[in-house]
Amino acid sequence: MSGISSTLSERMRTALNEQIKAELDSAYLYLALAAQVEQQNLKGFAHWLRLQWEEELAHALKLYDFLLQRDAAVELKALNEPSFTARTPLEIFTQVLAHEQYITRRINGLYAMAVEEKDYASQTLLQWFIAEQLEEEESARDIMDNLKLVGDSGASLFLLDRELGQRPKEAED
Ligand code: OFO
Repeated sequence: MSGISSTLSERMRTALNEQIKAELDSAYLYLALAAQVEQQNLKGFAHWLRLQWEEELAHALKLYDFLLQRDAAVELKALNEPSFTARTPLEIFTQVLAHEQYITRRINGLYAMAVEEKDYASQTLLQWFIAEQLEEEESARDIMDNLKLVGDSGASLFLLDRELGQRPKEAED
């Protein structure tokens, strides 16, 4: 026997439950932002943000399933009301990037905790999230940079909206 227990520590369990809430808060924020751009008739941006909403739900479920797999209790918390002042596409994607950077800091903190606890299964799960955050930040940054180039109106914005409307649904893994 290695002496390493497969039981999730209470500290890790609490932190992973808090992350379920953070992922669902992200989903809720993106759904609110999708409505904001849809009202400006930017249906491509809205499509992108709705797919992001779905991805965040999948992230929350990944943590939820992991807790159950570890025979640890799931505790669903009340969600935050989405709060944002962003209105234009550039303001919105600047906020999306800042939000993803915040989530990355949370994931890194969870990984550091899993290392401290020698919780190898949680480390493996969180490595998936670390890679995912790299992608999330990159795609938010790309859209923000494009918006800086094209501005918040005109033919280029129309074309960018059309391009974002082509975003495919991500394959489940
Ligand atoms: Fe779950 O990655 Fe965004 O927030």
